[in-house]
Amino acid sequence: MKLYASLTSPYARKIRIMLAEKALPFELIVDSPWDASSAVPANNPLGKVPVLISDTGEVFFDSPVVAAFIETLGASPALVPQHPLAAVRVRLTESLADGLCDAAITALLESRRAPEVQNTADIERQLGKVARALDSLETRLRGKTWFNGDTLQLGDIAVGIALAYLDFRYSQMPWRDTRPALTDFAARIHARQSFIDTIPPAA
Ligand SMILES: N[C@@H](CCC(=O)N[C@@H](CS)C(=O)NCC(=O)O)C(=O)O
Repeated sequence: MKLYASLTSPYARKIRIMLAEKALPFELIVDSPWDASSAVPANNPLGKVPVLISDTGEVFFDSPVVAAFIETLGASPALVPQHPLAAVRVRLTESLADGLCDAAITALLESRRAPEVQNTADIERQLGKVARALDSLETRLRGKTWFNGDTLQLGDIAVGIALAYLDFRYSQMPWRDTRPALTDFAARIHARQSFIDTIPPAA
């Protein structure tokens, strides 16, 4: 298996952590889709990472799809439950975490534009999504160890990465102040070897 990824992409990190938790071997191809010489658009018409190429040469992109493909390989531990409704609930947690990243990235890219062309209203709107997603995650987790079920699952990995992304790109954001369950969760999940081994390089 080959995985095209940038080292700072939270979506690619989700897949790298999944593969690490399952101890599945793969070749990591570090490639930034922002570079003109990137090989990513040739494999994913949308020009985004992660892109996974299976051992039979089949190409998968969009991290939830890549994650679904990895689950079909049957490697332990299962990170999505067999039961269809339980699986949808894990996917919902993943979707909320991925959406948090989508909004955080959109706001970051907008804030990097020249001040005179920045859409500050949209930055605020995107950061509102981030805050609401954090509040929802805090409520969903309260009183539990994991978001869904009794063991680590894909939703937990996705949330762990989303929180790490905020610490990476929004280090001044005091998201922990009002969210004790997420604070404790982040401390626990960020201590896993799979998270430590995929910490992005300094920006
Ligand atoms: N929904 C996609 C999002 C992937 C994504 O936006 N990746 C970013 C890196 S964090 C990217 O490749 N951006 C390049 C671009 O938008 O041109 C997924 O989950 O894989």
